[in-house]
Amino acid sequence: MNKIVLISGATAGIGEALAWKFAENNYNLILTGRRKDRLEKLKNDLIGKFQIEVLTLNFDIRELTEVENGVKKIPENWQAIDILINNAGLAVGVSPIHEGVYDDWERMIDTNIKGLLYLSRAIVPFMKARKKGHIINIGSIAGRQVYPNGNVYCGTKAAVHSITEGMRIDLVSHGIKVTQIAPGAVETEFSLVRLKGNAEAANAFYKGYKPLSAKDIADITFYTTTLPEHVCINDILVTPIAQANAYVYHKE
Ligand code: NDP
Ligand code: 8X3
Repeated sequence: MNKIVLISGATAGIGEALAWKFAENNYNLILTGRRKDRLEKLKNDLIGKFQIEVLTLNFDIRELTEVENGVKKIPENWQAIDILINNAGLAVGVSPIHEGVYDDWERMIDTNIKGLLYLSRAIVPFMKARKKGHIINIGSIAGRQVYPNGNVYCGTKAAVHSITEGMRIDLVSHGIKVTQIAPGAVETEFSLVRLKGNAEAANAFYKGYKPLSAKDIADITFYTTTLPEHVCINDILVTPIAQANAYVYHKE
């Protein structure tokens, strides 16, 4: 029987790369995201290539009832979830705090913090019942160090950092591992979303150095799941070689 991984935000970027990585390692996948067409295409591509099963759940992670109803659709034989990867997230806008856009703030807080909590709250009981499981939260270097105009996004990722620690404390007696992966710059749709569709500016962010790829993060994340039962990687902070911290880049 294949193991089961649930990946939130699998329609693009790191989540999609995670889906491919776990699929090639014979996991059955539960994939979530808002863009149903992308979820279905990814499912078809994956089951066409690998001997695995894929279940797609189409919901907006900001909406508690959508998350709960989505999780209720997980059939009993899929509830033995071995790994939950809380990946869905985004940055929106680059305003200084005094010019912040309320809707941008709400989208980031509701997705990166509340969405992660809603999904974790719904899935942990399945792991607790089996006395095993692994939760992996995709944080960010932005949760360690704040940069100009990063204010609220950095705050949400600092929250992911603290929530990860809290989860590890609360779940230690239930045999559940909790890991945070905190990347620096990864070339995905992230910048396009943050810059509200300005493709030129988004591409410019990745120019002059080699950013991490989504596959790099998928490979590192997968590694944390390959260790013996008693070994739990707590935290990985990873940057491109050209990125010294959250705001110092060496660009040619
Ligand atoms: P992408 O924009 O490429 O992918 C984001 C994913 O999150 C998409 O699948 C999107 O799916 C999903 N998502 C966003 N909002 C929602 C929502 N409301 N409900 C459900 N799903 C949602 O970005 P990345 O792959 O780069 O980002 C993935 C994670 O990695 C995020 O948590 C991000 O903060 C983090 N990260 C990214 C870094 C980077 O430089 N790229 C660096 C450090 C961390 P859909 O739109 O279909 O709903
Ligand atoms: C995304 C990386 O440095 O743009 O979390 O905040 S950064």
